[in-house]
Amino acid sequence: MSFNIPKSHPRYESLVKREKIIEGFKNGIVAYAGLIAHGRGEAFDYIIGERSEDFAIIAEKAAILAIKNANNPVFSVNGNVAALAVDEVIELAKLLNMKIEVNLFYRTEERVKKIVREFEERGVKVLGENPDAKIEGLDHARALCTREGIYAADVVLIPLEDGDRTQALRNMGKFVITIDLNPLSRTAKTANITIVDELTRALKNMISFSKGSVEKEILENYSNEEILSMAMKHISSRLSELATSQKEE
Ligand code: PTJ
Repeated sequence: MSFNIPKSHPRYESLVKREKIIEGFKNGIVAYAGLIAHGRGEAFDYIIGERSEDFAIIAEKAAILAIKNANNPVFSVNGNVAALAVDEVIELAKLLNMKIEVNLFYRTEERVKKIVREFEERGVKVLGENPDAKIEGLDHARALCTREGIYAADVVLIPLEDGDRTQALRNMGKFVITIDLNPLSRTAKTANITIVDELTRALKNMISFSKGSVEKEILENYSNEEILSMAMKHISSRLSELATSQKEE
């Protein structure tokens, strides 16, 4: 890492993630828009309190059950995800028998290659370099995918995703799981399961839950509307508590 962050810094974790995104950008893995997306995520995480709340834990457990029930689950990886959490992606995909596909919104062949290489350097083969299918209803390169991976998937885990593509995947009949700190985003509202948690935290939780047993009622009783409502209520009550304690000081 080019910037040496002192461990004693009160915002150490957040600064390390920011630095990974900057490095990823410099190495040609993260898109320009990935820097903006990360900043938006940071802002929501700050407001949420930078921890995994109940609404995140429930969604993470439901997601694991849905992936375990799937016939062809695929983990879709973009530039930000590769820069922040390549090792966690590999571990979770192995635990849950998922294929990994590099699938970019701002697709360039150069960036796809660089991300594929990140996995290959760790001895993991991934899909995405040779697309032979399209996400139906989308135009341009953002539609490209592989027949073996996303096109044939029944369940797709697609963190930090754009709303339009989420809708297109839903229209193809897929069960879509996303990780998105913004509970107001179109993706959050369109996915079947929205994990309102920071990507790295969410994946670490999912890795740990995958190693144990998860009560199957969590998926049976799951309502994404309820989860998003819990997240918004949390944001609202946390802000009003903070505003009150500010007045009292
Ligand atoms: O690498 P590419 O070309 O596929 O592009 C990736 C980005 C992320 C640039 C692209 O998918 C995009 O533009 O996404 P959006 O529409 O900006 O949505 C990203 C969402 O992820 C936003 O709602 C952010 O709040 C959220 N987000 C950002 N960082 C994190 C996050 N959620 C969880 N953890 C994060 N670290």
